[in-house]
Amino acid sequence: MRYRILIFDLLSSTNDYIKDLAESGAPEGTVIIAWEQTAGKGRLGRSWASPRGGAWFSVLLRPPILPERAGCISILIAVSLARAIREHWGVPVGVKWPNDLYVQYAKLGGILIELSCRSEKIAWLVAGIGVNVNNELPKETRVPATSLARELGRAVPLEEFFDVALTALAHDYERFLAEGFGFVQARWSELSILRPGRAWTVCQPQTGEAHAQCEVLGLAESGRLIVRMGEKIWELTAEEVTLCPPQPS
Ligand code: BT5
Repeated sequence: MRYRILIFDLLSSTNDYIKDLAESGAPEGTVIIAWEQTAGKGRLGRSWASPRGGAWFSVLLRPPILPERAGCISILIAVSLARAIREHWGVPVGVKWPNDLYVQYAKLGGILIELSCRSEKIAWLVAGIGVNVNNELPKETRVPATSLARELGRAVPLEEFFDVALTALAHDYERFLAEGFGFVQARWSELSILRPGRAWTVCQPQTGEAHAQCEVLGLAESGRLIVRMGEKIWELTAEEVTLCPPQPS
């Protein structure tokens, strides 16, 4: 994949900007970076704090996969970034299904996928990626936040961050197109913070209300999460549930 990178000082949201480009036919590999966002978006209408110093960017993809498998791309990106950050900076980043990067129980970054379909195919898919690098962290978040600089005890040049991240993403996206999702599933099992063999709380995504305990069994080919709840095996989609860390006993 060849990148075409456009850098802006200030945007409302890199996802909103790139969606217009996607509609007007911009090629796969278009990347929008903003040093600061005034209306950064999370999932489900949540907001994403995007002050200067962080990596806020969106990548335009046109994957030849069915729309119901779009969740695979979010997982592919999370796994790819976690691995690249581990290898390059030695920070023990894990992934939390479906779209989060964590260090221990603190959130380092997140991914917001938006897509448009035509004739049951994906016309465009925008992967919005936010990683706390050198920026000041927001105070009131659902889970504690961390940054790469905080973990390393020093600032990281953003150019270096983008070089590492975009190189890993291109490599893994091409491998996914050539080979399928198997290598991502294998890496996900190593990097997932939702370890099997312990209880996780299934929460309603909008309210955070807890409504069941589950055990995580693995990741399906569709990108759904396979869990055991009581005696039954379920496949969860990110729209339906969020998994919360175990409640302190
Ligand atoms: C996400 O949402 O984790 C996806 C974030 C994607 C942001 C990127 S930045 C570039 C692109 N352009 C955009 O406009 N968005 C994308 P979600 O899982 O819904 O998490 C949002 C929640 O995380 C918020 O409700 C806060 O509690 C918390 N939060 C907000 N800003 C944060 C930050 N900088 N670091 C850690 N947590 C944060």
